[in-house]
Amino acid sequence: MKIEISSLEIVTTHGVHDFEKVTPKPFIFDISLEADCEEAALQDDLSKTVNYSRVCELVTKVATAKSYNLIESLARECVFSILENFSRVTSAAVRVSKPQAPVKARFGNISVTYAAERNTVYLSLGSSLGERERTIKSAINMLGSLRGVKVVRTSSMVKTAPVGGVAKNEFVNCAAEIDCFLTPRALIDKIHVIEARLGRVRQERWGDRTIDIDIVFFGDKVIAEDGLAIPHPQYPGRSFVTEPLKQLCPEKVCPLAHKAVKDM
Ligand code: PH2
Ligand code: MG
Ligand code: MG
Repeated sequence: MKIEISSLEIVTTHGVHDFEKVTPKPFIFDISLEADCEEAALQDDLSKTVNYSRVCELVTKVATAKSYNLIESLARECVFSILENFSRVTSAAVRVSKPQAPVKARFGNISVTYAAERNTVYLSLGSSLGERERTIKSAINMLGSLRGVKVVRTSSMVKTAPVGGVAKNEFVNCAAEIDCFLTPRALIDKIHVIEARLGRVRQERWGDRTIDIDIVFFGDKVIAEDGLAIPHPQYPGRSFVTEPLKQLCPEKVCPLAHKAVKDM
């Protein structure tokens, strides 16, 4: 169901210029949320939907807590705060308008819109060098500290023989379920930064490594782009990926193989 709040006016101070940071001006918010409220509607029960007055309060808090240079930053912060605070919201779009923007021209309105969606993402983590379990735990902590990522559950750590004929060491593997508001591209970029910080050196393909973090599923998206393939192309035949995943999502149907994880 869609919940929309239009023309919410908040008088506050945002802008690049010093004078904009001291003189309050009106900012207009148009908020559009997709949320699961079927049960609320059937039972006529406020506690099972997204209370729109709480959303107005939250956006007002975000818009008055600090001065942003850019309405882009303000719109993004509103969207992330909504997704973090209202678990029923599956996607959010916030348009921030600045009708009194200091522009030497006549104009109707100026606005930016930021939108993001919630996805359940499954990751496969592996390590075959150094303190393997500790590195995997650090990787999970670093993932959880990213804005827009919440670690929901992790599988147990399993020891697996190296697969592929290049790596020589025993691996520790693990799977993680995360609640993610980032785009797939933004997430993979952050993953690469975490891998680098944990000492990953990209040498030979499939060689031993301190850490490897692969996106197996990103909701039900199917993506084939440069450097980004989801579902992970190699995973169906790899028990070091599927066995930990079976602990988390046995019923999940792969959007490419059209098979449940438990049957892989
Ligand atoms: N990762 C690879 C290659 N081989 N073998 C095991 N057991 N575990 C892995 O995570 C692994 C592998 C390339 O990503
Ligand atoms: Mg891998
Ligand atoms: Mg990888």
